[in-house]
Amino acid sequence: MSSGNSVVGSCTVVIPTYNEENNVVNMAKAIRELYPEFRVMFMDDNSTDRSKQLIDELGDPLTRMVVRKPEERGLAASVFQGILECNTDYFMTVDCDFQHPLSTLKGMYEKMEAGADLVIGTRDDRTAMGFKRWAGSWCFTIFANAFLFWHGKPRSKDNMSGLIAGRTSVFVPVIKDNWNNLEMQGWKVLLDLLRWGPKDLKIDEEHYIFAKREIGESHISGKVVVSTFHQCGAFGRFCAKVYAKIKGLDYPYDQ
Ligand SMILES: Nc1nc2c(ncn2[C@@H]2O[C@H](COP(=O)(O)OP(=O)(O)OP(=O)(O)O)[C@@H](O)[C@H]2O)c(=O)[nH]1
Ligand SMILES: [Mg+2]
Repeated sequence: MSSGNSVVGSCTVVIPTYNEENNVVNMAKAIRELYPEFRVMFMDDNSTDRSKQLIDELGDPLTRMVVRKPEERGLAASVFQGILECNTDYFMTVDCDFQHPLSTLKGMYEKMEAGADLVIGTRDDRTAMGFKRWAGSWCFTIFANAFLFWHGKPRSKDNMSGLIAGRTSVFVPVIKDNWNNLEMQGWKVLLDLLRWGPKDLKIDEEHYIFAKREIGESHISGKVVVSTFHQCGAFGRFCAKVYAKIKGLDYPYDQ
């Protein structure tokens, strides 16, 4: 690690985006200022706003926006693609709305350098989500940990976290070998990496406080609940169907 906030090494920050024109430039500049050598890959699902144009105009050689095929749309799908294509020793996944404090990446990087395969950004305080989502997030954390335990896989205090760092050489084969098992339309990339990754992963955690989205629109909806249940085995799929029925949502999987 070099002095100050500057980090050397080979790391790509993978950022899923959809219509984040109010955040992408600030995000790219903030990462560049704190981490001059990190690559940034926005994985964009054909935003209808000016996101792509703004990133192109920025002209930062280490920052690019990948515009994905419309038929492959999905937040998790975009992150998995970013991991496969990043070509650096490590990847980190971060949301584009500053809910994940960028200062956390420094500690995550150091833990990767110290030998971790996976560093999980673990939320000490999720109250910024509001009570309903906070309670839902905790219930899902417990449900998903029971599922991981059942499969003899490593668990995490925050298996719903979207802030993670991983060793690319460990997770590229996991993604390739389990392509058809991954929840491409889902949001919980970490849960799939824990479920399909090796049992003996070296996992560390970096604590942070989840912030409120200040700018731009939230994309969360009941579909996230359906897809997260769907990731958790036969009982999870049953719960996903029941939830979709109660809420009158589409159940986008084969019956
Ligand atoms: N590639 C891609 N990215 C998406 C999609 N939907 C949301 N995102 C991005 O995924 C990240 C998380 O989405 P958010 O809307 O912030 O979801 P959230 O953090 O659970 O919800 P809030 O707390 O309300 O912000 C953001 O960077 C979004 O731009 C999608 O369909 N495809
Ligand atoms: Mg958000």
